[in-house]
Amino acid sequence: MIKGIRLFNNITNAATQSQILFFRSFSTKGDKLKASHFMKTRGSCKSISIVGLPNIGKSTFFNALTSSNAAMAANFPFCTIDPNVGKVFVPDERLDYISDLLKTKSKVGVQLEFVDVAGLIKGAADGEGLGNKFLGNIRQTSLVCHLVRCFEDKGITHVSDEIDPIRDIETIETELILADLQSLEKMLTEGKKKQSNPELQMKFDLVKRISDLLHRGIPAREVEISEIEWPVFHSLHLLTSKPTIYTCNVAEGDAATGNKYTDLVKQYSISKGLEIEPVVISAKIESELANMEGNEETKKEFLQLYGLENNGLSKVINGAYKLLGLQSYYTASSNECHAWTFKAGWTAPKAAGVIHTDFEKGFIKCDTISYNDFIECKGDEKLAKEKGKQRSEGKTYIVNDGDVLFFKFN
Ligand SMILES: Nc1nc2c(ncn2[C@@H]2O[C@H](COP(=O)(O)OP(=O)(O)OP(=O)(O)O)[C@@H](O)[C@H]2O)c(=O)[nH]1
Ligand SMILES: [Mg+2]
Repeated sequence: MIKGIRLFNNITNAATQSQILFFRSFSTKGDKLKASHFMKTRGSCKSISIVGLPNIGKSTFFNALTSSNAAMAANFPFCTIDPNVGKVFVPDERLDYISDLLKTKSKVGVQLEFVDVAGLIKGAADGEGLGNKFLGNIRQTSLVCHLVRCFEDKGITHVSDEIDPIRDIETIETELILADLQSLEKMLTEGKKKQSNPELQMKFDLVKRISDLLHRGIPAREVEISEIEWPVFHSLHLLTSKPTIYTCNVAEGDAATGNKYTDLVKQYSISKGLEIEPVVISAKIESELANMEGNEETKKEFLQLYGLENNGLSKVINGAYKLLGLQSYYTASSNECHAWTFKAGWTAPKAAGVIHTDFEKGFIKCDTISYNDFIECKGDEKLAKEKGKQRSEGKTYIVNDGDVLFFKFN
Protein backbone atom coordinates (compact mmCIF):
# COMPACT_ATOMS: atom_id res chain seq x y z
CA MET A 1 0.00 0.00 0.00
CA ILE A 2 1.26 3.49 -0.77
CA LYS A 3 1.19 5.75 2.23
CA GLY A 4 0.21 9.38 1.80
CA ILE A 5 2.83 11.35 3.66
CA ARG A 6 4.18 14.82 3.05
CA LEU A 7 7.54 13.90 1.74
CA PHE A 8 8.39 15.24 -1.65
CA ASN A 9 8.53 18.90 -0.71
CA ASN A 10 12.11 18.37 0.35
CA ILE A 11 13.00 15.98 -2.40
CA THR A 12 12.60 18.75 -4.93
CA ASN A 13 15.59 20.35 -3.21
CA ALA A 14 17.81 17.76 -4.89
CA ALA A 15 20.34 19.16 -7.39
CA THR A 16 18.68 21.60 -9.74
CA GLN A 17 19.13 21.46 -13.47
CA SER A 18 21.37 24.50 -13.50
CA GLN A 19 23.60 22.90 -10.86
CA ILE A 20 23.86 19.80 -12.99
CA LEU A 21 24.60 21.75 -16.15
CA PHE A 22 27.23 23.75 -14.32
CA PHE A 23 28.71 20.51 -13.01
CA ARG A 24 28.79 19.00 -16.49
CA SER A 25 30.53 21.92 -18.17
CA PHE A 26 32.98 22.05 -15.30
CA SER A 27 33.88 18.41 -15.18
CA THR A 28 34.32 17.91 -18.92
CA LYS A 29 37.28 20.27 -18.84
CA GLY A 30 39.24 17.69 -16.90
CA ASP A 31 38.95 19.61 -13.63
CA LYS A 32 38.53 17.58 -10.50
CA LEU A 33 35.49 17.41 -8.26
CA LYS A 34 34.81 15.45 -5.11
CA ALA A 35 33.78 11.86 -5.80
CA SER A 36 30.57 12.51 -3.84
CA HIS A 37 29.41 14.87 -6.66
CA PHE A 38 29.83 12.06 -9.17
CA MET A 39 28.03 9.63 -6.85
CA LYS A 40 25.12 12.03 -6.83
CA THR A 41 24.84 12.62 -10.54
CA ARG A 42 26.08 9.34 -11.99
CA GLY A 43 25.90 6.54 -9.44
CA SER A 44 22.95 4.20 -9.48
CA CYS A 45 20.41 3.72 -6.73
CA LYS A 46 20.11 0.08 -5.91
CA SER A 47 19.66 -0.12 -2.20
CA ILE A 48 20.41 1.25 1.23
CA SER A 49 22.43 -0.66 3.82
CA ILE A 50 21.81 -0.27 7.56
CA VAL A 51 25.23 -0.32 9.18
CA GLY A 52 26.46 0.06 12.76
CA LEU A 53 27.76 -1.58 15.92
CA PRO A 54 26.05 -4.77 17.15
CA ASN A 55 22.92 -4.61 19.31
CA ILE A 56 21.98 -1.00 18.56
CA GLY A 57 18.62 -1.62 16.90
CA LYS A 58 19.50 -2.17 13.22
CA SER A 59 17.23 -5.18 12.78
CA THR A 60 14.48 -3.54 14.84
CA PHE A 61 14.63 -0.53 12.53
CA PHE A 62 14.83 -2.73 9.43
CA ASN A 63 11.73 -4.67 10.49
CA ALA A 64 9.87 -1.45 11.09
CA LEU A 65 10.92 0.03 7.74
CA THR A 66 9.92 -3.05 5.82
CA SER A 67 6.82 -3.65 7.99
CA SER A 68 7.97 -7.20 8.52
CA ASN A 69 9.51 -9.38 11.13
CA ALA A 70 11.95 -10.78 8.59
CA ALA A 71 14.99 -9.94 10.70
CA MET A 72 15.55 -11.44 14.13
CA ALA A 73 15.98 -8.64 16.66
CA ALA A 74 17.14 -9.64 20.14
CA ASN A 75 19.19 -8.28 22.99
CA PHE A 76 22.54 -9.84 22.25
CA PRO A 77 25.36 -8.69 19.97
CA PHE A 78 25.77 -10.37 16.57
CA CYS A 79 22.17 -11.50 16.47
CA THR A 80 22.19 -10.86 12.72
CA ILE A 81 24.63 -12.95 10.70
CA ASP A 82 23.21 -13.26 7.20
CA PRO A 83 21.91 -10.00 5.76
CA ASN A 84 18.16 -9.37 5.65
CA VAL A 85 16.89 -7.74 2.50
CA GLY A 86 13.51 -6.03 2.16
CA LYS A 87 11.77 -3.71 -0.27
CA VAL A 88 9.86 -0.62 0.73
CA PHE A 89 7.46 1.58 -1.22
CA VAL A 90 8.51 5.22 -1.17
CA PRO A 91 5.62 7.20 0.33
CA ASP A 92 4.42 9.48 -2.46
CA GLU A 93 1.66 12.01 -2.03
CA ARG A 94 1.77 13.08 -5.70
CA LEU A 95 1.28 9.53 -6.94
CA ASP A 96 -1.74 9.15 -4.65
CA TYR A 97 -3.19 12.39 -5.94
CA ILE A 98 -2.73 11.58 -9.64
CA SER A 99 -4.17 8.13 -9.11
CA ASP A 100 -7.21 9.51 -7.26
CA LEU A 101 -7.75 12.15 -9.93
CA LEU A 102 -7.71 9.66 -12.82
CA LYS A 103 -9.43 6.95 -10.78
CA THR A 104 -6.81 4.48 -12.01
CA LYS A 105 -7.34 0.79 -11.38
CA SER A 106 -3.93 0.54 -9.75
CA LYS A 107 -0.95 2.62 -8.67
CA VAL A 108 2.63 1.53 -8.41
CA GLY A 109 5.14 3.47 -6.34
CA VAL A 110 8.91 3.50 -6.43
CA GLN A 111 10.51 0.77 -4.36
CA LEU A 112 13.78 1.02 -2.49
CA GLU A 113 15.68 -1.92 -1.09
CA PHE A 114 17.03 -1.97 2.46
CA VAL A 115 19.73 -4.36 3.64
CA ASP A 116 20.17 -5.11 7.34
CA VAL A 117 23.87 -5.89 7.77
CA ALA A 118 25.61 -7.80 10.59
CA GLY A 119 27.07 -5.58 13.34
CA LEU A 120 30.69 -4.45 13.03
CA ILE A 121 33.10 -3.93 15.90
CA LYS A 122 36.59 -2.56 16.41
CA GLY A 123 39.12 -4.95 14.91
CA ALA A 124 36.64 -6.42 12.41
CA ALA A 125 39.25 -5.93 9.68
CA ASP A 126 41.49 -8.30 11.68
CA GLY A 127 38.71 -10.82 12.18
CA GLU A 128 37.22 -9.58 15.50
CA GLY A 129 33.52 -10.25 16.06
CA LEU A 130 32.08 -11.59 12.83
CA GLY A 131 35.10 -10.18 10.99
CA ASN A 132 34.62 -8.15 7.86
CA LYS A 133 33.34 -10.82 5.51
CA PHE A 134 29.90 -9.21 5.69
CA LEU A 135 31.19 -5.96 4.31
CA GLY A 136 30.42 -7.26 0.81
CA ASN A 137 26.75 -6.73 1.75
CA ILE A 138 27.45 -3.01 2.00
CA ARG A 139 29.55 -2.95 -1.20
CA GLN A 140 26.51 -3.74 -3.38
CA THR A 141 24.38 -0.92 -1.98
CA SER A 142 24.28 2.74 -3.08
CA LEU A 143 23.96 4.45 0.27
CA VAL A 144 24.83 3.77 3.90
CA CYS A 145 22.33 4.46 6.67
CA HIS A 146 24.76 4.51 9.59
CA LEU A 147 22.68 3.78 12.69
CA VAL A 148 24.11 5.16 15.93
CA ARG A 149 22.92 4.31 19.43
CA CYS A 150 21.82 7.50 21.15
CA PHE A 151 19.54 5.95 23.77
CA GLU A 152 20.35 4.98 27.33
CA ASP A 153 19.03 1.66 28.55
CA LYS A 154 21.03 -0.35 31.04
CA GLY A 155 19.04 -3.41 30.01
CA ILE A 156 20.39 -3.34 26.45
CA THR A 157 24.02 -4.42 26.17
CA HIS A 158 26.42 -1.99 24.51
CA VAL A 159 29.59 -3.62 23.19
CA SER A 160 31.64 -0.87 24.86
CA ASP A 161 29.41 -0.56 27.95
CA GLU A 162 28.80 3.18 27.79
CA ILE A 163 27.01 5.41 25.29
CA ASP A 164 29.41 7.43 23.17
CA PRO A 165 28.06 8.02 19.65
CA ILE A 166 31.18 9.71 18.25
CA ARG A 167 33.45 6.89 19.39
CA ASP A 168 30.97 4.44 17.85
CA ILE A 169 30.84 6.32 14.53
CA GLU A 170 34.63 6.48 14.38
CA THR A 171 34.90 2.77 15.18
CA ILE A 172 32.69 1.85 12.24
CA GLU A 173 34.28 4.34 9.86
CA THR A 174 37.77 3.13 10.75
CA GLU A 175 36.76 -0.44 9.96
CA LEU A 176 35.29 0.62 6.62
CA ILE A 177 38.47 2.57 5.83
CA LEU A 178 40.64 -0.44 6.75
CA ALA A 179 38.53 -2.70 4.54
CA ASP A 180 38.94 -0.25 1.63
CA LEU A 181 42.68 -0.11 2.21
CA GLN A 182 42.81 -3.90 2.11
CA SER A 183 40.96 -4.00 -1.19
CA LEU A 184 43.31 -1.38 -2.71
CA GLU A 185 46.49 -3.00 -1.40
CA LYS A 186 46.72 -5.64 -4.12
CA MET A 187 46.09 -3.08 -6.87
CA LEU A 188 48.84 -0.86 -5.49
CA THR A 189 51.35 -3.69 -5.45
CA GLU A 190 50.38 -4.90 -8.92
CA GLY A 191 50.07 -1.38 -10.32
CA LYS A 192 53.69 -0.64 -9.57
CA LYS A 193 54.75 -3.31 -12.07
CA LYS A 194 52.59 -2.11 -14.97
CA GLN A 195 53.28 1.58 -15.21
CA SER A 196 54.11 1.50 -18.94
CA ASN A 197 50.40 1.20 -19.83
CA PRO A 198 48.78 4.69 -19.62
CA GLU A 199 45.37 3.36 -18.61
CA LEU A 200 46.81 1.28 -15.82
CA GLN A 201 49.00 4.20 -14.86
CA MET A 202 45.87 6.37 -14.46
CA LYS A 203 44.22 3.68 -12.35
CA PHE A 204 47.34 3.29 -10.26
CA ASP A 205 47.60 7.06 -9.69
CA LEU A 206 43.95 7.21 -8.62
CA VAL A 207 44.25 4.22 -6.32
CA LYS A 208 47.36 5.77 -4.79
CA ARG A 209 45.55 9.09 -4.20
CA ILE A 210 42.60 7.33 -2.55
CA SER A 211 44.90 5.19 -0.48
CA ASP A 212 46.83 8.25 0.79
CA LEU A 213 43.53 9.82 1.83
CA LEU A 214 42.30 6.67 3.57
CA HIS A 215 45.59 6.48 5.47
CA ARG A 216 44.75 9.94 6.83
CA GLY A 217 41.34 8.66 7.99
CA ILE A 218 39.42 10.42 5.21
CA PRO A 219 36.70 8.46 3.34
CA ALA A 220 37.07 7.75 -0.38
CA ARG A 221 34.02 9.93 -1.25
CA GLU A 222 36.18 12.97 -0.42
CA VAL A 223 38.80 12.24 -3.08
CA GLU A 224 38.87 14.69 -5.98
CA ILE A 225 38.52 12.97 -9.33
CA SER A 226 38.14 13.97 -12.97
CA GLU A 227 35.49 12.89 -15.46
CA ILE A 228 37.86 10.30 -16.95
CA GLU A 229 38.64 8.83 -13.55
CA TRP A 230 34.99 8.40 -12.52
CA PRO A 231 34.36 4.98 -14.19
CA VAL A 232 37.50 3.60 -12.57
CA PHE A 233 36.54 5.06 -9.20
CA HIS A 234 33.04 3.60 -9.52
CA SER A 235 34.35 0.15 -10.42
CA LEU A 236 36.35 0.01 -7.17
CA HIS A 237 33.06 -0.24 -5.16
CA LEU A 238 34.71 1.25 -2.11
CA LEU A 239 32.73 1.17 1.12
CA THR A 240 33.70 4.70 2.08
CA SER A 241 32.65 6.01 -1.32
CA LYS A 242 28.98 5.58 -0.41
CA PRO A 243 27.01 8.66 0.60
CA THR A 244 26.18 8.30 4.29
CA ILE A 245 23.26 9.31 6.49
CA TYR A 246 23.94 9.24 10.22
CA THR A 247 20.75 7.96 11.80
CA CYS A 248 20.49 8.45 15.56
CA ASN A 249 18.38 5.88 17.41
CA VAL A 250 16.94 7.67 20.44
CA ALA A 251 14.47 6.90 23.25
CA GLU A 252 10.81 7.52 22.44
CA GLY A 253 10.69 10.76 24.45
CA ASP A 254 13.62 12.24 22.49
CA ALA A 255 12.34 11.40 19.02
CA ALA A 256 11.00 14.91 18.29
CA THR A 257 13.64 16.96 20.07
CA GLY A 258 16.82 14.90 19.91
CA ASN A 259 19.13 14.78 22.94
CA LYS A 260 22.68 15.54 24.07
CA TYR A 261 23.98 12.60 22.01
CA THR A 262 22.24 13.65 18.81
CA ASP A 263 23.66 17.17 19.29
CA LEU A 264 27.14 15.63 19.34
CA VAL A 265 26.45 13.67 16.16
CA LYS A 266 25.15 16.83 14.52
CA GLN A 267 28.30 18.79 15.42
CA TYR A 268 30.45 15.89 14.26
CA SER A 269 28.67 15.64 10.94
CA ILE A 270 29.11 19.40 10.37
CA SER A 271 32.82 19.14 11.21
CA LYS A 272 33.14 16.35 8.63
CA GLY A 273 31.29 18.38 5.99
CA LEU A 274 28.48 15.86 5.56
CA GLU A 275 25.90 17.12 3.12
CA ILE A 276 22.82 16.38 5.16
CA GLU A 277 22.00 16.60 8.84
CA PRO A 278 21.78 13.43 10.89
CA VAL A 279 18.33 11.88 10.99
CA VAL A 280 16.77 11.27 14.41
CA ILE A 281 14.51 8.23 14.79
CA SER A 282 13.25 5.97 17.55
CA ALA A 283 13.40 2.34 16.42
CA LYS A 284 10.93 1.55 19.21
CA ILE A 285 8.34 4.03 17.93
CA GLU A 286 8.92 2.84 14.37
CA SER A 287 8.45 -0.72 15.53
CA GLU A 288 5.18 0.03 17.33
CA LEU A 289 3.96 2.00 14.32
CA ALA A 290 4.71 -0.85 11.95
CA ASN A 291 2.80 -3.32 14.11
CA MET A 292 -0.19 -1.04 14.64
CA GLU A 293 -3.64 -1.84 13.37
CA GLY A 294 -5.57 1.07 11.89
CA ASN A 295 -5.52 3.50 9.03
CA GLU A 296 -3.13 6.32 8.12
CA GLU A 297 -5.05 8.78 10.28
CA THR A 298 -4.62 6.61 13.39
CA LYS A 299 -0.90 6.28 12.65
CA LYS A 300 -0.57 10.01 12.19
CA GLU A 301 -2.23 10.58 15.57
CA PHE A 302 0.13 8.07 17.14
CA LEU A 303 3.15 9.95 15.74
CA GLN A 304 1.70 13.24 16.96
CA LEU A 305 1.64 11.84 20.50
CA TYR A 306 5.43 11.98 20.31
CA GLY A 307 5.42 15.35 18.55
CA LEU A 308 6.35 13.77 15.21
CA GLU A 309 5.08 14.65 11.73
CA ASN A 310 6.87 11.99 9.73
CA ASN A 311 7.95 8.45 10.37
CA GLY A 312 11.59 7.32 10.23
CA LEU A 313 11.18 5.81 6.79
CA SER A 314 10.24 9.19 5.31
CA LYS A 315 13.23 10.83 6.99
CA VAL A 316 15.73 8.28 5.70
CA ILE A 317 14.21 8.23 2.21
CA ASN A 318 14.20 12.02 2.12
CA GLY A 319 17.91 12.00 2.94
CA ALA A 320 18.59 9.28 0.39
CA TYR A 321 16.82 11.23 -2.38
CA LYS A 322 18.87 14.30 -1.55
CA LEU A 323 22.22 12.52 -1.36
CA LEU A 324 21.68 10.44 -4.47
CA GLY A 325 20.17 13.32 -6.47
CA LEU A 326 17.01 11.29 -7.04
CA GLN A 327 13.76 12.63 -8.46
CA SER A 328 10.50 11.07 -9.62
CA TYR A 329 8.41 11.26 -12.75
CA TYR A 330 5.02 9.69 -13.43
CA THR A 331 3.26 7.80 -16.18
CA ALA A 332 -0.51 7.68 -16.01
CA SER A 333 -3.37 6.06 -17.85
CA SER A 334 -6.86 5.12 -16.74
CA ASN A 335 -5.44 1.68 -15.99
CA GLU A 336 -2.38 2.45 -13.95
CA CYS A 337 -0.47 5.30 -12.41
CA HIS A 338 3.22 4.65 -11.93
CA ALA A 339 6.07 6.55 -10.26
CA TRP A 340 9.63 6.14 -11.57
CA THR A 341 12.92 7.29 -10.15
CA PHE A 342 15.63 9.04 -12.14
CA LYS A 343 18.59 11.27 -11.44
CA ALA A 344 18.43 15.06 -11.63
CA GLY A 345 19.77 16.16 -15.01
CA TRP A 346 18.79 13.07 -16.99
CA THR A 347 17.49 13.47 -20.53
CA ALA A 348 14.08 12.06 -21.53
CA PRO A 349 15.50 8.95 -23.32
CA LYS A 350 17.67 8.10 -20.30
CA ALA A 351 14.74 8.55 -17.93
CA ALA A 352 12.59 6.40 -20.25
CA GLY A 353 15.22 3.67 -19.94
CA VAL A 354 14.17 3.26 -16.30
CA ILE A 355 10.90 1.75 -17.56
CA HIS A 356 12.56 -0.44 -20.18
CA THR A 357 15.79 -0.30 -22.18
CA ASP A 358 13.64 -0.47 -25.37
CA PHE A 359 12.09 2.86 -24.38
CA GLU A 360 15.53 4.41 -24.33
CA LYS A 361 16.83 2.78 -27.51
CA GLY A 362 13.69 3.48 -29.58
CA PHE A 363 12.84 6.88 -28.04
CA ILE A 364 11.13 9.23 -30.50
CA LYS A 365 9.61 11.94 -28.31
CA CYS A 366 7.53 12.42 -25.19
CA ASP A 367 4.52 14.44 -24.13
CA THR A 368 5.26 16.21 -20.87
CA ILE A 369 3.34 18.25 -18.33
CA SER A 370 4.45 19.35 -14.87
CA TYR A 371 2.72 17.85 -11.85
CA ASN A 372 1.19 21.21 -10.84
CA ASP A 373 -0.17 21.86 -14.34
CA PHE A 374 -1.50 18.30 -14.51
CA ILE A 375 -3.42 18.86 -11.31
CA GLU A 376 -4.58 22.31 -12.42
CA CYS A 377 -5.96 20.81 -15.64
CA LYS A 378 -7.49 17.98 -13.60
CA GLY A 379 -5.64 15.42 -15.73
CA ASP A 380 -7.60 16.51 -18.85
CA GLU A 381 -5.18 16.05 -21.77
CA LYS A 382 -7.23 18.11 -24.23
CA LEU A 383 -7.46 21.07 -21.85
CA ALA A 384 -3.76 20.79 -21.00
CA LYS A 385 -2.86 20.96 -24.71
CA GLU A 386 -5.21 23.92 -25.33
CA LYS A 387 -3.63 25.81 -22.46
CA GLY A 388 -0.18 24.98 -23.80
CA LYS A 389 0.71 23.16 -20.58
CA GLN A 390 1.31 19.81 -22.22
CA ARG A 391 4.19 19.93 -24.68
CA SER A 392 5.95 17.55 -26.99
CA GLU A 393 9.68 17.23 -26.28
CA GLY A 394 12.58 15.48 -28.00
CA LYS A 395 15.74 13.62 -27.10
CA THR A 396 17.51 16.52 -25.44
CA TYR A 397 14.70 17.34 -23.00
CA ILE A 398 15.90 17.31 -19.38
CA VAL A 399 13.20 15.71 -17.27
CA ASN A 400 11.98 17.66 -14.22
CA ASP A 401 10.99 16.30 -10.86
CA GLY A 402 7.23 15.64 -10.91
CA ASP A 403 6.82 15.57 -14.70
CA VAL A 404 3.95 13.45 -15.98
CA LEU A 405 5.27 11.82 -19.14
CA PHE A 406 3.96 9.87 -22.08
CA PHE A 407 6.72 8.29 -24.17
CA LYS A 408 6.56 7.54 -27.86
CA PHE A 409 9.07 5.02 -29.12
CA ASN A 410 9.57 2.50 -31.88
N1 LIG B 1 15.49 0.82 24.67
C1 LIG B 1 15.59 0.58 23.39
N2 LIG B 1 15.89 -0.66 22.97
C2 LIG B 1 16.01 -0.88 21.64
C3 LIG B 1 15.81 0.15 20.68
N3 LIG B 1 16.02 -0.37 19.45
C4 LIG B 1 16.32 -1.67 19.64
N4 LIG B 1 16.32 -1.98 20.95
C5 LIG B 1 16.59 -3.29 21.57
O1 LIG B 1 17.96 -3.57 21.37
C6 LIG B 1 18.14 -4.99 21.17
C7 LIG B 1 18.96 -5.20 19.92
O2 LIG B 1 18.19 -4.85 18.79
P1 LIG B 1 18.50 -5.42 17.33
O3 LIG B 1 17.55 -4.72 16.42
O4 LIG B 1 18.54 -6.89 17.32
O5 LIG B 1 19.98 -4.84 17.14
P2 LIG B 1 21.00 -5.05 15.92
O6 LIG B 1 21.73 -3.76 15.77
O7 LIG B 1 20.31 -5.59 14.74
O8 LIG B 1 21.99 -6.14 16.52
P3 LIG B 1 22.97 -7.17 15.77
O9 LIG B 1 22.19 -7.89 14.73
O10 LIG B 1 23.41 -8.06 16.86
O11 LIG B 1 24.09 -6.35 15.23
C8 LIG B 1 16.75 -5.59 21.11
O12 LIG B 1 16.47 -6.15 22.39
C9 LIG B 1 15.85 -4.41 20.84
O13 LIG B 1 14.56 -4.59 21.37
C10 LIG B 1 15.45 1.45 21.14
O14 LIG B 1 15.23 2.39 20.36
N5 LIG B 1 15.37 1.60 22.50
MG1 LIG C 1 20.56 -7.34 13.73
